[in-house]
Amino acid sequence: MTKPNMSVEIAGVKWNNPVTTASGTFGFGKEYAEYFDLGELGAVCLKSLSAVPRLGNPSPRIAETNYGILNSVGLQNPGAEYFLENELEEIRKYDTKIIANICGSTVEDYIAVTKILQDKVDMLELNISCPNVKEGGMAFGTNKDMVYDITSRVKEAAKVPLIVKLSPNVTDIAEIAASAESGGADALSLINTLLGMRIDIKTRRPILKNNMGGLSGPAVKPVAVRMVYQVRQAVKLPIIGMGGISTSDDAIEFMMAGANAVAVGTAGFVDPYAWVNVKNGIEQFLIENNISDVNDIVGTVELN
Ligand code: RRO
Repeated sequence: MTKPNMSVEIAGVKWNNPVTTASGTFGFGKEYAEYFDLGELGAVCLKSLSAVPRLGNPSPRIAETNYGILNSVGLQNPGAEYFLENELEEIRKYDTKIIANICGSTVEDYIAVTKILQDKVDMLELNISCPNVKEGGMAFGTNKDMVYDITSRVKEAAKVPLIVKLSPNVTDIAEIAASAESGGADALSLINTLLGMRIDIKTRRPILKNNMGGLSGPAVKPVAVRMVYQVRQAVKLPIIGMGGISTSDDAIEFMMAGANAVAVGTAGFVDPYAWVNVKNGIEQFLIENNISDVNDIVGTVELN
């Protein structure tokens, strides 16, 4: 069989393949360029950026869990202007699409960072799902009216396609997804991390200085697959699925649930080649199953 088609189109942007990075697990990319050609990935999604630099939360801000990690990084980043001046040129050398994840404490902050970054990157990912900042962050993503409001206001300011990243810390993800769609989102990504907590039984104190943090890694995968499936039933938008993907089999599960593309995150901390291995494994699966186009597996799950 000739090589299958691996390219996908997400909100009019052509990716060479359906694999990207989960924001916050890949920095601004250059640390990983020594391991592989970033052009191997359909897109790179970068650590969340705000209009002004942020120091993040006090340490410890990472705690290991069974089959996952909790983080309370707290949006540490050097600010969007620093990124444009010092980081962007390096990643632009690669044949991959660049997604900037944006965050803030108020709607005005989100609009400010959108105005700084837009048209310098290929897509924007609106982060209304960070569990670790006191104001903004997850608060925006857990109320359907706020999701509609922030999506429509950022969309008005954005000159490139807008992906809205959803929080799993909600009762009805389909309702939130529908609000983002009505607000003008061009695509959705899900899931961000699940709010969690660990306690040191000797000190009786939470391990994270921030007390709580976001859970990611293989432990969250079934929750994420279920949510991608529910969102696929609720909206027409392209979906970037993520949450505990470590292998190509995991990625294919997400695509069968309805994801048009997938992001690998926490698995990259275990193996820096995880992103490329997932991409190659998807291609191998297509060859072995005589499927000529990766888009043909999207949403093909058949319920019992
Ligand atoms: O920086 C963080 O603490 C963080 C962010 Br912005 C996010 O969206 N999700 C997460 O688990 N951590």
